[in-house]
Amino acid sequence: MSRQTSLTQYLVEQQREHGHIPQELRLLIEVVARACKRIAIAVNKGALGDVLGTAGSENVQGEVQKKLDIIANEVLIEANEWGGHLAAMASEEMDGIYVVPNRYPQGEYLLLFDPLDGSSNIDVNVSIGTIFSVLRKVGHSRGVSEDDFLQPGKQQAAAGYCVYGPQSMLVLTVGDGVAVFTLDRETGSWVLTQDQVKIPEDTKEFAINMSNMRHWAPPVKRYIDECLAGSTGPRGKDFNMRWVASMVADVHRILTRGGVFMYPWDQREPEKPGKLRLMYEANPMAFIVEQAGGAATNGTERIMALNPTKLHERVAVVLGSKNEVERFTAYHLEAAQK
Ligand code: P6P
Repeated sequence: MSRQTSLTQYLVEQQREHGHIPQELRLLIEVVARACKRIAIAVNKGALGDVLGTAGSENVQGEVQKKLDIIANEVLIEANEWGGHLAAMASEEMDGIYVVPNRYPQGEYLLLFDPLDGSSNIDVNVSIGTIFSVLRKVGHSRGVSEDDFLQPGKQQAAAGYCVYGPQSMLVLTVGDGVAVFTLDRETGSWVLTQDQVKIPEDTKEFAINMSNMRHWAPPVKRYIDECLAGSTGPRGKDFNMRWVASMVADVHRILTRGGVFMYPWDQREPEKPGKLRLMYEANPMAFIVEQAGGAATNGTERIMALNPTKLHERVAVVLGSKNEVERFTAYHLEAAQK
């Protein structure tokens, strides 16, 4: 049997060779990975585990919460609150931050997560996932507040996601490339199955919800029209389209074979810059994509350079194959100059 590298061994070797992963951060990542294993088990139970359907409540976004949204959130809170590595947590499913209770030691890290992204897909058995982002608490005051979380994505110490699909896979970056681990259900271990992932700079595959076409801004329409024109149009090549409506699944496909993912601003809710959340969706995914040689902007600016003003703020997102993101962004910048 070929020698397998576990998540623990990978993290220890990263620390030994690159010094990227202080002890506390290593503990944090291992605890989150263990929590994702528990979420994977709950997700895989489906109708057998009384985990499907809605919970009869709404989250801070005004979205109906699925039972699994709440289960996943609770698993991540319970797994992380006692370890002494965190000062506080923030979640798509919670209005305010969750400060580590006084009965536990507080650490220097802040953990943000979308506990179960794409939950509209749960009941139809389509891949969903957990997205997480790690920041350092700046300053050494004992207290922690929402303001401590409001840091640009380039400050992230680590980011990752777990996709619960045909395989459960954990994708992680600590700023030294992107590693992929597959859950070995027989041993319960996360096993390294890919390292130093690279997203091809060009692609023939785009991901966007086409039903919103009539609401898009002109640069988006221009970009998509050119893709649809295919080999007969200005791009000179045919494109394929995918849309899973689960960001984790779409991003994982792009990480695996290239592509460009777009959730742009549109006229349906013009006061909102986009649908996706900056702090615990766009930033962690942007970190991973950039570490894999891709790019991520909001149409005009690098996602990871944006300075957040609110914990749950939304953002427009285009990410993936570098040359396509640059083209999409160039169209927006051209339109802004008219
Ligand atoms: P739509 C899931 O609800 C999510 O936040 C992302 O995972 C996904 O990419 C997007 O929304 C899907 O949105 O409007 O196509 O249902």
